[in-house]
This record gives sequence, C-alpha cells and structure tokens, in this order.
Amino acid sequence: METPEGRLVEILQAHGIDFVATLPCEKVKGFLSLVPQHFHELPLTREADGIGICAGLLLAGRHPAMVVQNTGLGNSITDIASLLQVYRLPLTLLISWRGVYKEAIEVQRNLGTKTPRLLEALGVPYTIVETKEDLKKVAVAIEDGRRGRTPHAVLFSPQVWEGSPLSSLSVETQASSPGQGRALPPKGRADQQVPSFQRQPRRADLTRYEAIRAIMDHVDGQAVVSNIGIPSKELFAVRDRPLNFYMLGSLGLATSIGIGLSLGQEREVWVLDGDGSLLMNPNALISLGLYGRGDLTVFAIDNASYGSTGDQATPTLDRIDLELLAQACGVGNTHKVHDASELRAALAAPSEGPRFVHFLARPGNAAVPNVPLSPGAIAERFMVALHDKRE
Ligand SMILES: Cc1ncc(C[n+]2csc(CCOP(=O)(O)OP(=O)(O)O)c2C)c(N)n1
Repeated sequence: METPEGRLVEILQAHGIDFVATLPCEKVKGFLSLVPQHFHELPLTREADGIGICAGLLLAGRHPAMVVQNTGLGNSITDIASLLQVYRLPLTLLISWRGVYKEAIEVQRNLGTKTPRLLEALGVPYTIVETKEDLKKVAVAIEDGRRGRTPHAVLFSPQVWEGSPLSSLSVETQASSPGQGRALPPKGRADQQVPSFQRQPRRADLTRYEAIRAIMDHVDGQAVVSNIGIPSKELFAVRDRPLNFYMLGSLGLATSIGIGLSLGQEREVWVLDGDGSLLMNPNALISLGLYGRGDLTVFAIDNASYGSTGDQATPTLDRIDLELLAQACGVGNTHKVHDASELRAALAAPSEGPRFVHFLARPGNAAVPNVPLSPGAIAERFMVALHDKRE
C-alpha cells in the first residue's frame, strides 16, 4: 500500500495486532477508515473504558492497540498507571498528537505541548513519529512494549498524514463509506427490548460479602474479575483461586476488563462490579451493550455506597436504578436480585446475550485482610489458569 495509513496497517498486521479500540481524532480519520477492514474494531465512548477492554484482551492473550487523541491520554492516566503498568500489560497506544504541528486551536496546544512530559512523568516509554519515513519506528515501539511488558505510546504528528488522499477525504464521504462501524456483532445478543424505565423501590437483604459468597457458591470454571478495594479482599477471603482477577486500582474498569476478556477467549467470564464503579464509568455499560457476549455476566453489587472508602452514599440509593441504566444501554438480559434464592433463579433462567444481574445489597464491609499478591503475580497466575483446562 502506498499511503502512510496503509503502511501503518501493514506494520500493525505484521506485528500481530488483532483488535483496535478507537476514539476518533480528525487528524487520523484516514487511518480510522481502514481499521474496520483489517482489524476487529472496538469503537469507544471514553478512552479509559478502552484501557480496561484492552487490558482484558491482553490478559486473554490477544494483541490489541488503541487509537486515541492525546486529549484521551489525559482521560486515561489513572488507568495506565494503576492497571496497565502495575499488571505489566503491554498495550500499544497510537496517539494522534495535537497541539504541536500547525495547530490552530489553542485548547489543543496547551495539553499537546505537555504530552511528552506527561508520559515521562508516568514512566511510559514513547516514540515520536513525525514523518512518513518514521513509520517504521512503530514496529520497534510494539516490540519494545512487549519485551519490557509495558504500555508504549506512539505520538503521531499530523505531518505524517499530510498530503495523503485518505486523510483529505471529507468527513461526509467517510461516514457513508462501506465497512465502517462495528466489526464484532456480539454472540447470542438478545433482541433489544424496550425498557420500562420504572425505578424499583430498594430492598437489600445481604451485605456485599454475603452477596459475593452467594455468587461464588455457583462458580464453576468461570474467570472472575473483582472490583477494586474491599470487594477484591472479600472475594479473596470467600474463595481465592487463580481464575480470580483482583483489581487493586483503576476504579470503574471491572466491567470493561470483563468485556475484553470475554472477547479474547472462550472461558465464561463473571464480573463482580459495584455501584460506585459503574457510576464512575457508565461507558462500560455502553460497551457491554455493544460488545458484550453471551458468556459474560456482570453482577452489579449495589450497596448504594462507596463501601471501600467508608460507606458514603451514592446516587443509586434513591435516584438511579443500575438495571434500568444497563437496559438503556441496550443490555436486554437483566435481573434484579436481593438474596440467594433470587440469584439462583436468575442464573438458571434462559440467557441470551450478556447478562446483567443487579444485586441489591446493604452497606457494610467484612473485616478481611489485604490481597497478599502483587498485581504482577495476580496477572501472571490468572493468565496461566485461563488457558489451563483443569482450572
Ligand atoms: C479514580 C478514583 N477515585 C476514587 C477512588 C477511591 N475509591 C476506591 S474504592 C471506592 C469506592 C468504590 O465503590 P463501589 O464501586 O460502589 O464498591 P464498594 O466498595 O461499595 O463495593 C473509591 C471511591 C479511586 N480508587 N479511584
């Protein structure tokens, strides 16, 4: 291929990149127009959600990359530092670098000029691709990330795409061109139902610990992702197993990681998420509606509080019904449960598409110790167990 966009496709393919999560920047619209034809594209609604989905794909043994604007790097800093780096997940970040080359927009210049220093402060290795001739550096960047088990950022100057016919197409032409859109229709997705949007009055019988115990009574070979903080500690206390992925940071990404895991491999995936987490990243519910597969269950353990930080109330107490929110995001297969017998019925019900179990719980934390494993050790034993048929 002659164009720089085509050359980049070739390089990514040659290095095994299979999934590409995207959130558009006008400067890379030419490259974005090629993505659906060559990769499994995962269009995002927030970059941090993409970090979680790609982390799940990496844990599943896949090779994702993420195309974002450098403004989106700003949205993802916590998640790069407290998920990708500490769990040693080598995500390739392809960043459209605004603000430094022929930039007319002052708003872009402010963050753009600081972007390399932000990456340095984070300790994320980065590569600058200034011209078409520099594109070969992308291959080195991918391999460097894999070798060092670190995310690696590639900053693309708009100069790279200058003069390319693909990048000068009008936005209108691109939007109507074939092949755009989602590459992965989820397996077994239910026909979308019309939600009733009636918030149900709260009833909560169990604490989070008791809810986790009830859920884990049913576990049978599923990979389980648990929310940051006390939920992970409680899961460890209820039943530690290599197939548990304990989150120790990146609040909001439990469901996102579950989505990536389920897209990347065949084992069933359960997510133990929380109301504070889902309210921080409701974009995960949008992704669940778009990409969730039939072998993915999200248990939203809703204690109407930020339990891990002292049980401060969240708006699910009296205003927001997470089941309705999930339905509004296109997740049709939802259940509301309050106790072990309703949970049993929900798990036994015929299931089509990703399942969302809204588990209403009481506030309160069990007195359990920290998870005595490093993030790197959690990721390592989890990845081995995922592909071990005996687990
Ligand atoms: C970005 C960010 N903001 C705040 C925190 C602090 N924090 C850690 S856990 C948590 C509460 C999470 O609440 P929820 O998801 O409902 O889980 P629960 O502990 O109630 O089960 C908060 C606010 C954080 N870790 N990261």
